[in-house]
Amino acid sequence: MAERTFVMIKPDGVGRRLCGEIMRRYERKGLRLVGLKMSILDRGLAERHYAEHVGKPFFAGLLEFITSGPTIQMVWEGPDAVNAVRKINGATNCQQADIGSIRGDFGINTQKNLVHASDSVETARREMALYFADSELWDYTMPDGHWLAEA
Ligand code: FUP
Repeated sequence: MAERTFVMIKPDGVGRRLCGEIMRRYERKGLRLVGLKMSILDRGLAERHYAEHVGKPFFAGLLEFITSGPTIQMVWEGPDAVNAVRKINGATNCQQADIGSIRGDFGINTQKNLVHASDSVETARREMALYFADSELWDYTMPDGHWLAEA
């Protein structure tokens, strides 16, 4: 199976009507959408998602923000999907993110940085399991799949 990564459009991305723009960038790269849902995160789930940041000075604000409105959860699949999506998203601080990346093109600060994506294959596994049952992830053939496969 090709590599999978977990991606979330944060409340600012949904609120600023950027969902289509964001998803278009993963699609045009050649990644395949295998799971999609929308939800407002409850505090418990947000705390589990960001467990590695517990105790940091920005944690309370991060939790407040990420639970403040609807978010989109997705799983994208393709060769080196974790790194591909991180590059498309850009650096965590939008001011430092390259122009051409989602955060570089649309973001202005660190907290409201529009998107989250897994930082490793291991993290992707953990995050996919937080949001999706196996039965909610879909396997299907893309007509242009032979152009996008590794070999
Ligand atoms: P990323 O992997 O790009 O999502 O970034 P991190 O895991 O380092 O941080 C998770 C989230 O915490 C970021 F998306 C935004 C928030 N954050 C802050 O608000 N302030 C900081 O100084 C660092 C991160």
